[in-house]
Amino acid sequence: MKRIVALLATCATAVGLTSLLSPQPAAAAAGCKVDYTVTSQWQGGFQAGVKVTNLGDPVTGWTLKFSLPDSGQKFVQGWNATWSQSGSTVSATGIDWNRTLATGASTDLGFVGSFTGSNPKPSAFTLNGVACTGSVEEPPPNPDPGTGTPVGVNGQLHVCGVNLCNQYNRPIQLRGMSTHGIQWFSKCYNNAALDALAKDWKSDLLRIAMYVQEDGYETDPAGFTSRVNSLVDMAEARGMYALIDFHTLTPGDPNYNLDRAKTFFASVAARNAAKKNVVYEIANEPNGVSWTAIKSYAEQVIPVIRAADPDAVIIVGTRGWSSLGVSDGSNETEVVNNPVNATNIMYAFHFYAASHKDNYRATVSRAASKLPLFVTEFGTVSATGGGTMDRSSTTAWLDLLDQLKISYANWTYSDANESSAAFKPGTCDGTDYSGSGVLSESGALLKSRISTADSFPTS
Ligand code: IDC
Repeated sequence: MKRIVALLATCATAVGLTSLLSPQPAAAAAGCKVDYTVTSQWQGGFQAGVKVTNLGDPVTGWTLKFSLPDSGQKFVQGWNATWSQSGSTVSATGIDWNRTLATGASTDLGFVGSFTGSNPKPSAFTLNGVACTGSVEEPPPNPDPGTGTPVGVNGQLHVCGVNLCNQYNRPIQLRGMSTHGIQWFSKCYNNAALDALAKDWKSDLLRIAMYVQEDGYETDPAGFTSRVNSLVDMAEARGMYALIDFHTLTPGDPNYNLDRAKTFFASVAARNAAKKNVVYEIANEPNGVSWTAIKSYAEQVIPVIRAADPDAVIIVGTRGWSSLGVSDGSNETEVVNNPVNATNIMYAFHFYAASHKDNYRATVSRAASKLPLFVTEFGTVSATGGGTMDRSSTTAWLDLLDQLKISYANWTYSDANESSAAFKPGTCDGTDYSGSGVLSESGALLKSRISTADSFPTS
């Protein structure tokens, strides 16, 4: 009994003493420091690191808040905390393993954000409501759009009126090269060759010609699908657009391959939906078949692509080896009067300069004001892919396409033993794709046309 009384007395004394020294319960000392750095930045997006240091008493449970001042700046995704955004305020709350911060302890958070215009600095950092000191690093300036890659500058493409438009809704022309059949020339599509295409040729696009017959897709659907996907990635890594060409040729009726097309496009569209650099070409060169049959094929394949990748541009082949019907004695009116029932699509036009001249150019000139056209394949030579290069017809064609802002891909970026190939035979057995010595006459002409500066509009 005595002991209990004594204990109570001690407690009373202690309580009395404490209340004498500070009449209220002690408020925890608070303080924080934040170091904000932009660790990487790209067209319209950035990744930031936020180091939070507790300068006050130990805390268990904390929330960091800061303000993204620009209305065009948005939080996208963060890590090492539970993140949210409300209005312009972003909140990050500590999670299991970092919710307790001893005095002087730090934790590293990070997030990805998007912005329009230039990337501003966030401000007003607080930890549990107390303002933080620290440093907020100035984000880097935007890369000069003139020096960015084609995909970096133009972003996701779409069709606007009769044009191909970029992310600023402005018409652009893409100039690039087509592979040869990837079943035969895959040795030409290695890192060194694609580096040369992107850097030396300054090509905007790579068309990936995946034959369906002739030892192509039908012989190994999974293998060809994966080869196409890896070429899409290789183009993306270099900022080039990738045109996925379902290279039907013989038989000429694309409906012969309808089931294969549905299977193939369902797969590549799902796999590549998030990418900005993919354009789908659903039938290379329909021939010996009516426009009505081609249109029916298109209206069955397009929804399969749209279901997986709703915003990509899709290109439809036309009658007479994609001549808008001209090589079959018809013309563009069959398409103008009976267009494919779908949006965000373009129509393919192909020519071989030594075989297809004034009347074909007249057709393109007329049709270009009514139909969105994309020259997904052309040659500087005859329609066989061989013979003498026709420099004057090629120049007339390319001048016309430049003037009309019609995009094009040249047949072929390969070392095939035929005059349409850009490289001399044997080039792909070596390592040099950049020198002028490896170019054919056609390759030299195309490289000189394609490598001139693009002037993509950015506003
Ligand atoms: C040609 C190739 C040639 C190959 C032939 C058959 O250059 O090496 O043997 O195909 O597959 C097209 C076709 C394209 C042709 C090209 C030249 O889309 O596949 O490539 N051409 O004939 N349309 C018009 C011409």
